[in-house]
Amino acid sequence: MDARSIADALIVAERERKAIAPFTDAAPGLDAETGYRAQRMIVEHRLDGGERVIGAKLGLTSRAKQEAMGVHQPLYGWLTSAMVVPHGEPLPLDALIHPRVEPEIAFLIGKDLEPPATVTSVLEATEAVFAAIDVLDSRYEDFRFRLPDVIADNASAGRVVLGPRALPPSEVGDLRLLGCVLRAQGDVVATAAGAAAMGHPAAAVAWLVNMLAAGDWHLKPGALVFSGGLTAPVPVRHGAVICAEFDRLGAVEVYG
Ligand code: OOG
Ligand code: MG
Repeated sequence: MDARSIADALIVAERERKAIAPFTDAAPGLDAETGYRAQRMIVEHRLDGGERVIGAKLGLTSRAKQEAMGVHQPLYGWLTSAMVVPHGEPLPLDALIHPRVEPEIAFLIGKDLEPPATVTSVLEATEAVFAAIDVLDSRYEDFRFRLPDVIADNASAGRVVLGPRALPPSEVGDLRLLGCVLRAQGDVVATAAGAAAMGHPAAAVAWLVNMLAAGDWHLKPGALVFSGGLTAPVPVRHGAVICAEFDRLGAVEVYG
């Protein structure tokens, strides 16, 4: 199974809003490297359509996410300009297959980050952090996939929403202890702290920088990085109101 045919099938699935079976069903030997090649082709297809890369996202950086998805290794994908939903606007549910949302801490990178990156170097290079919501939309039926499948599908990237408050990390305090309460229709559905993401959300960003070191796409100053879902994801239906409230960073909401 080659990267080109995987990429093409995922591009069609997204365009037609029709989920497909994961490729590893028929090709259990598919590897992560082929997944990343397919991912790159999908992102290049978006760039050919006029979008820009605005940053990257980490996936499966928390135990809650790994257990929810049954995949126990982290991965990354790319964020593009068309994925951004301004805070307060409803999600474009008609353009998505079966969206789910999860609370994340997003980093705005202000300086070049050289590998090997560390928590310290990431914090030093970070201009601001935000409360954020990642809107996932797997192109696979029932969000059922193995690692190479979800890598190819650009880490289920759908849309992203940034909260209204940007703070330098020094004003937030210890990101590991940053509390988060996730509500759906007002009810608390999950709680977490920043340490859920690889022990420290900046460690997740460092992991990404070090993974990218071998390739030719790097994070540039101005890049946004979503450090990974802190809780299990929550489905969004028409009329849903989902709010992720963070200590210090405030609340970010999405509307179905
Ligand atoms: C894969 C994408 C993972 C995260 O933060 O864990 C991700 C998925 O759960 O569909 O964005
Ligand atoms: Mg996520």
